[in-house]
Amino acid sequence: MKDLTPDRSSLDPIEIASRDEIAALQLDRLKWSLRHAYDNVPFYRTSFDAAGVHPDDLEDLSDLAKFPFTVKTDLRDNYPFGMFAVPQDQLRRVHASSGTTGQPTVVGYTERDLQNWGAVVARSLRAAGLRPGDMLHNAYGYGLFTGGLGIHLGADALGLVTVPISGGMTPRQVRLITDFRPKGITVTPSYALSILDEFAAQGIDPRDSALEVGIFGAEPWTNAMRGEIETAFDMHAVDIYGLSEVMGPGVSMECVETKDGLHIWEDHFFPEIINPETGQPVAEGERGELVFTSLTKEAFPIIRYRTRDLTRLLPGTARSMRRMEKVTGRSDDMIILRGVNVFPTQIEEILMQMPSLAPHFQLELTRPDRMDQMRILCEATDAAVTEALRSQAGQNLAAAIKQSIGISVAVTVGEVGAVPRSEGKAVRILDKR
Ligand code: DLL
Repeated sequence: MKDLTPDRSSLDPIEIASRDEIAALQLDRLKWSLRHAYDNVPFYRTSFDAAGVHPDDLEDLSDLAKFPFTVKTDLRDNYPFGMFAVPQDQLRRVHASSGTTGQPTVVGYTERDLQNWGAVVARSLRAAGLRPGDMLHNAYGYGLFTGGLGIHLGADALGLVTVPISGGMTPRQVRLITDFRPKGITVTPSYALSILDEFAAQGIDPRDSALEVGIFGAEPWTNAMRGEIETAFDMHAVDIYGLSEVMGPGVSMECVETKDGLHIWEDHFFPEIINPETGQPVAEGERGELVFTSLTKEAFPIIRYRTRDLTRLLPGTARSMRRMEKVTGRSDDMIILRGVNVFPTQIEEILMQMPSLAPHFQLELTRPDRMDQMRILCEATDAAVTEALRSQAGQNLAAAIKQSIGISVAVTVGEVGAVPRSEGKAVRILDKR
């Protein structure tokens, strides 16, 4: 793999500024953001008043902990535009999150918001090793989802040549990667695996593509998966994180030269980690739920938003801005199986160590006789494999899970293609309880 470390002179000065400079900028911006939310969004005025706090109470960054949280249902209750802080004629764009459960969450952007979003995504793409003039195959979905258009905005800002292919039509994905020879690809890790399968189906070696870096996010993925993808494509695989409520992709990004967690673009997004049960901030470096406050957003300021994503904060390395550890899962995706907490990423990690099993999987939850049960649906790597060998591989997987997580699960190893493929975010859990 090529060394893609960006030139230090190409970075935004704030990326490598001193902590004092960053904190001073954050404090100024945080004061503005709290005031802007309080003055322009009735929801925030009511919630601050109810908690007995006022934007003037913030004198120091740590004072933020006095302010109330915002949760997903607050956004739903104010559907569609109740959380917006500017009139419609100042908006330039709206996006919405999928809304698999209930109403979609609608978010909005002013002209300046789009500029800032483009700037942080450009910064992220540069951190991945892309430079002006490079070609980017953007296979995140275009539309209301922030992935496709968000990456596109940053690619424009950085001066890349974007192939706006969006998700789906996998044979065509392979064709354009082969014919256009892009240097980078942006896609969900699960869809990257489908593209990988399609390379095999067409008899093309992905290592012969020109891809040097893949930028994966929008769903959890493990370092084991990173290894698999890096080897298969002979390219770097880096992690990009974000959520619509806070902006979209580009809230934090892993640097290609270190791959040691994601630097949060702290000049725009202020992170906290709280204990999800008590709501109290945890000690530095401890794991918990990630909470974000926007520092510059005009159309949709968001104050202490509980992401439900679990991670911890770490000091800066390749950049001065703090890192968040790879997100291992969302609290909503945590399965409690007979008292043991399990995340789909833990299953992924173990599955990836089994050469006879493909990295595609789903977890089916049922409750026969009021006892929770989990069945892992996965598939063989090799189409020629017999049923006996598949069943043996399933038993091996169950044994490895029992040993490392301590739970008993059933495993069904289907034929190649048995697990439904995603074209965007993978559906990992089928809850039939
Ligand atoms: O998924 C934004 C995005 C698009 C990020 C493209 C990266 C690349 P939402 O649809 O609102 O936005 O979903 C946000 O997805 O709260 C996490 O649970 C999960 N997620 C996003 N990035 C990662 C990641 C986009 N790198 C939700 N690792 C978030 C793990 C991620 N989970």
